[in-house]
Amino acid sequence: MPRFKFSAGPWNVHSGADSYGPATRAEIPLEEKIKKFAELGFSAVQFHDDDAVPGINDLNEDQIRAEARKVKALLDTYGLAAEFVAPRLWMDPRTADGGYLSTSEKDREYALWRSFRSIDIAKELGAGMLVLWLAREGTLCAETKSPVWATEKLIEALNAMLDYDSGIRIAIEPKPNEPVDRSICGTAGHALGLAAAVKDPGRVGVNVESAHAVLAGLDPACEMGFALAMGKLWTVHLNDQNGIKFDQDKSFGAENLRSAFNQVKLLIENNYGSKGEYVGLDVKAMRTTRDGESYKHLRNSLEIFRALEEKALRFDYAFQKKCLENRDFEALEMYTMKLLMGLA
Ligand code: XLS
Ligand code: MG
Repeated sequence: MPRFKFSAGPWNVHSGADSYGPATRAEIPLEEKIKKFAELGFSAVQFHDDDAVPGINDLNEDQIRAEARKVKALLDTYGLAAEFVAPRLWMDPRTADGGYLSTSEKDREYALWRSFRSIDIAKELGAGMLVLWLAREGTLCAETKSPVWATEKLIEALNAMLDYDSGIRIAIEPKPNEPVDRSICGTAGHALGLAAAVKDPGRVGVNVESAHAVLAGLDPACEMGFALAMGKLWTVHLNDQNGIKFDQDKSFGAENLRSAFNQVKLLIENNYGSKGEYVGLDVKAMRTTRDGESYKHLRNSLEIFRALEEKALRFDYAFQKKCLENRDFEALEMYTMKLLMGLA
């Protein structure tokens, strides 16, 4: 019985467009992606609200639910679950200045409308969880918003979502910047601070993304470990990132194998997955990737994860103990490097 179940989102397979150039690959229909995810060994699909219900803004609540039911049928056909739904609050003109923290009250109402619809969709798909990547919740111009006001507004928005549905759980996905300059919720610690401040703290947790932790100048395993210690690591977005620059969403482990190893080791040591949590990927193919290889980065990420899982299971804890007794951290570091290099 494999220890972990994996999930991926349809946006992980994308056309290669970036801020500086158009698509380099053809769009792939949702059904084809779902079918392929099943073939690759994924157990669940992550959704944005409009991945599941395209054109969501132009539909009424009943129509949205009906569209979501069609996606549920699709998932059933291929034997996949839905892990979560995330409101995409960064594409619409009404979220130019953020969603929950927009300086316009009307726009904040729109953000909540999308969030409530996301909850409706999650229920139709059989997913009990929202993920909130707070893309534009922050500032481009620091003087536009008081961080105190913004933090209070975010708590209000979370409370409104918790009120809307008495069962829904919310995993906040922190990120320190991009597309905003200054995010209001940059780390797992911020997310858990918010979780502690809402009306039902038991229903707000964290989604730690490896790349986002690196962007915050932090170690992904430490971010995950902090959330685990609080019982709040409800999902992860594994990927990789070369330093503090634009968000790269590289294949897991492709940049820093030792850091990836420590993430896998941490998940194993803490029995991650035993409460049904998925190992989620949030990876993007390179722009140069050709159509025929649109899924290769997902396959590679899984392969690297599994290889590191095998290494982590062989980690010599008795040797670690000896190193700690002798305070010989050099030896422990070298042992770890040798393990990763296939020399131990
Ligand atoms: C972007 C985020 C995004 C979320 C889902 O940086 O990682 O893909 O995971 O909304
Ligand atoms: Mg993510």
